[in-house]
Amino acid sequence: MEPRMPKCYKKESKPSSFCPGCGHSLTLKNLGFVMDEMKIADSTVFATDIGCSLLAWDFFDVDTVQAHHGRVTAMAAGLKRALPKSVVLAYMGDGGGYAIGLHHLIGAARRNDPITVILVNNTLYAMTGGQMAPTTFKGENTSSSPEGAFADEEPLLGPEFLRPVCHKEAFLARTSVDNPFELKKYLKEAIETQKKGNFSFVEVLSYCPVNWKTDARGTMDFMDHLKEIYKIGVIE
Ligand SMILES: Cc1ncc(C[n+]2csc(CCOP(=O)(O)OP(=O)(O)O)c2C)c(N)n1
Ligand code: SF4
Repeated sequence: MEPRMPKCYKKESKPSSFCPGCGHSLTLKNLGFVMDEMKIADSTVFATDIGCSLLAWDFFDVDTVQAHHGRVTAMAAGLKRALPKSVVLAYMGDGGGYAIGLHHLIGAARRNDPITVILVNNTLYAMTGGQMAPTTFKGENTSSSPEGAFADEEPLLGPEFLRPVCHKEAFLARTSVDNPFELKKYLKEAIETQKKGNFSFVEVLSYCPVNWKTDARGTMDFMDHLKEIYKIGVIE
């Protein structure tokens, strides 16, 4: 049976920084299990962006760095060049990755930088109060689109968008926090891809009940709706 907590969590007990029901903690817990199972915690550099992802900065007992909003991919690519034997993980939100940081993401994908990018897609800018992001879907109510997102805008499909500029051996996938088995499987595959010298990218559909303004049932229904818009699976 899986242990209750990853071994690579910091030992001291402290209150979670995430809101109750947040998907970030589920992604991080499963990432922790993956680092344990792959025995990579000692050789990992965990890089976080600005956004709720930065609340992960003191989660793991691994070397951790933090970048300006949207810049974590560029920093991760540089770290990998300086420390080629390390496993480098870039952890960010959809606002940081797909808006201000998009050119860094495209650059790393095009160059086939051997890093693993984990992008948590909760369809909005969570930390700053739930504004629209490039992932906000048609009709979605956010704090900057109170009557629903602009009807003519399709959300950005990140892995599909990056696929054409990636090396054929790069790994790109989308999964969700409510499927820990698949989440772990894709994270492992992504890290294996990095170890073989190629770019890897996992988008994780994630809960933000605070900004979605959902109760438990509403959060599940919201996730079901997201999966109709965002195709789950490996993007070939
Ligand atoms: C250069 C820059 N622009 C804007 C901000 C303000 N800012 C802080 S967090 C954030 C939104 C983060 O949203 P996202 O990346 O989707 O992550 P989430 O909080 O949803 O996990 C923004 C715009 C900033 N810190 N730096
Ligand atoms: S605002 Fe949303 S994404 Fe941020 S910690 Fe709270 S639930 Fe999680």
